[in-house]
Amino acid sequence: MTGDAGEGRIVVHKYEQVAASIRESIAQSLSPHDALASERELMAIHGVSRMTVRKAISVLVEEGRVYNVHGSGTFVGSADIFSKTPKLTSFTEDMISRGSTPSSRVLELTRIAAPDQVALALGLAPSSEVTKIRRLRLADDTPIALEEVYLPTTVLPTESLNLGSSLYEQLRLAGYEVFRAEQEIMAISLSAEDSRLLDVAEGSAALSVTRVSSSRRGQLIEFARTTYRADRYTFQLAVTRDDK
Ligand code: 16G
Repeated sequence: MTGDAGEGRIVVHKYEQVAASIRESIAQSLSPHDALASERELMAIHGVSRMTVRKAISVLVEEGRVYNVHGSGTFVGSADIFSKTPKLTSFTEDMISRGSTPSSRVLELTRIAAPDQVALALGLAPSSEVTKIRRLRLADDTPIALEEVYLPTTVLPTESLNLGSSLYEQLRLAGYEVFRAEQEIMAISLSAEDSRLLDVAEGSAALSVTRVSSSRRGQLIEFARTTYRADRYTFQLAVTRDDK
C-alpha cells in the first residue's frame, strides 16, 4: 500500500496503480485473448509483491477486462464475452455492468401445476400453482441466454408480472429480494430450437445454470434454468482451501 493518508490527500493504493498501468497497456498494445505478462513479470516490472499483482488482476477481472485460465495465465477479455463473477445478480444487472442494454423476448407465460422437480426444489406441495416464464434475453439486440423461470403464484401473481423489465426488481419491490441462490452449472449442446433462438449453429455448446433462489429470510422464491451461449458467457469462481 502506498500513498499518504494525510489530510486532504488522496490515497492511491499500489494495486490500483498496477491495475491502471495494465489497463493502459491493454488499450495500447493488446488484443482480446492476448496473454498478459506473467505474475512474476508483473512483479518485476512494477516492483511489487505477488499479492499486489493478484489484487490488481482481480480488479481487472471484476471489470471484465481480463480473465484467468487456470494453469495458463491471464488473458485480455473480449467485449463480446461477459465474464460473470460469483456475485448474485440478475441478467439486467449483468448486462448494465458491462455497458450493454438488456432486453427480453417473452416466449411463454403460463400458470401451471408445478412440475415435480420444481415443487421439490421450492418446498411446495405437489401440483401447487406456479408461474412459468420463458424468455430470450438479449444484450444490445444480440441473443445471450434463454431463461425458464418458475415462481410460486403466492410470491407474485401471474397477472402482475411485467416481463419487459427486470424480474428481480419486481420481486424486490414486492418484498422478495433475491438474496441467495444455490446453483448448478452444466455444459450442454443446444437443441435445434434453442440454437435458432440463440442465433448459433445447431448443436452449439451452452452453459446451463440451474438456480434455486431464496430471500434473506430463507424463503424459497425462484427455480430457474438459464442457458447461456458458451461463446458469450464465462463464469469466474474463487475457491479457497478449508482451514484444517
Ligand atoms: C438471471 C438469473 C435468473 C433470473 C434472471 C432475472 C442466473 C443463472 N439466472 O438470468 O435466475 O430469473 O437473471 O433477470 O443468473 P432480470 O431481473 O433481468 O429479469
